[in-house]
Amino acid sequence: MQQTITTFKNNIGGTLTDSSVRAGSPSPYFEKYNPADKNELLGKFPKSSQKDLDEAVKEAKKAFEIWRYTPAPKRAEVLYKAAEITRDQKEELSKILTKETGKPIVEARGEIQEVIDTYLFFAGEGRRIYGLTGQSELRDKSIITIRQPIGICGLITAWNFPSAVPSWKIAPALVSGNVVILKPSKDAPMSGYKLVENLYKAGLPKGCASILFGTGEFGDLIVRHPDIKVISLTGSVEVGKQIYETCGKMLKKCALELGGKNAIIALKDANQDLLLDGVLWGAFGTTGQRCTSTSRLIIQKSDWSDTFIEKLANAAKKLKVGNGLNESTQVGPVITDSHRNNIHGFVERATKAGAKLICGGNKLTGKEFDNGNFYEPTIISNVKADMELACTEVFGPVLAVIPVKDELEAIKVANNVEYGLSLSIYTKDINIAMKAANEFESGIVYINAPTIGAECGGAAAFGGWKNTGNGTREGGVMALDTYTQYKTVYIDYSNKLQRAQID
Ligand code: UN1
Repeated sequence: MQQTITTFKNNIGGTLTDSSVRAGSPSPYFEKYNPADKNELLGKFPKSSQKDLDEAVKEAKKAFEIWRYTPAPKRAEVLYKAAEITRDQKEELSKILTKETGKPIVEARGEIQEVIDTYLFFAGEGRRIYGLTGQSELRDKSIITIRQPIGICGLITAWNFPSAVPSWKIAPALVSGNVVILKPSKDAPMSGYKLVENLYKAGLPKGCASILFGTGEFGDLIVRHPDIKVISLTGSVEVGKQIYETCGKMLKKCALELGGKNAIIALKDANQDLLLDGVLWGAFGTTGQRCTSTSRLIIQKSDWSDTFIEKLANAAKKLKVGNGLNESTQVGPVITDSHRNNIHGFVERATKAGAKLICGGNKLTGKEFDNGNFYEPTIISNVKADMELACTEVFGPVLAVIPVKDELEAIKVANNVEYGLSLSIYTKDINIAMKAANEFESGIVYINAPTIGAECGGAAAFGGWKNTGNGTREGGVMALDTYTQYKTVYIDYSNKLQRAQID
């Protein structure tokens, strides 16, 4: 049967626009397939050009002059409405999300809920966006520091959370009076398309948001555009470093959310049932493709640690791998075949280096698996703290088990990586838990819960230490720091000549 192929257009400021065909380019489109079924072509998307970007910037500039003067509570009304529309479309949007990322439908619903929560949270901020009032050294003088928008924000996002992560950037940017240009990952372009479409349905004025499709090359054009004043990236450390360098040269504000090598520490007094559930969900939820995924289990050697690994392996083998659209699927495919090859490479090198494969370690084949990028949930034990698998981000369903003798060694090993996103400890001892929370070199800490599941649609700041980012935060009021600039206003009502100091 012939498939009808949808050819997507860029949405430039609320108008669907054909990409200008680049001279000499063999194909002005890229194709996106369902990772669970490579026979299903989800759509063709334009490879945008400088000309397309210039067009979006032109529209954004015009819109900024109106949007920045729209009162923030009015701007917030668009987000309230967008939350409502998203809620009404929750099932449809979740299905799109599952089709383009492969994630199980229950997780997709959770991600769409996060979009709703994020919109609601930042809509609430529309009535705050607080500044500071300070005390002057002089009589009859006031000092107020206010936040003002910056301008056009370039948002470059990853494929693993193609709805929630763009919403983390769009909502604080818009509510504080900026305008946005979004470039979603080429591996998950559809969710962002719906996000922007729904913002316009919610009443966003023309020009305030655009979505332009493209590959990394196009992302670079966004970063280099002199009229785009803020860049917010969710992506890899490698890309983050390049972007930071360019932004540095241009003195451009830049927010980076990069990789992770997150760990759960399991101490010998841990509640084993909670731990089992937490490790399974943390390591294999979203097929291990979260920047927060648990990729290390640092386990204190005890009289139950070996049997626990066996139990964990048995539970991992029972996880239902398959097409995420089936309600019973627990683990979906990985995003692309080449990503699956990378994951497999990590497993092969770890076992060659002397670590022990406990379960998984194979690409899944046969029946429905032949058409998708499926990989077995994999556990590798006896991993030494300095091995590649203990230090490097895999971004797949692979858990490295690192045995340690006590909590001090556990904390040291947990911190022994270049990343610092999410660390967790399972213990009943409040003193040790608090000591770990204090010592962990990470932006997020969990006690008796896995490393995933941050509530970015709430008041919680999200972001990492070390090579996970550059100190900026998404989620919570801290996100406003990326999208606002401070202005300090002095008001002297003394009507007298007065000086702060005699020089
Ligand atoms: C990501 O993988 O980029 O904390 C974000 C979590 C999710 C967000 C993950 N709420 O696991």
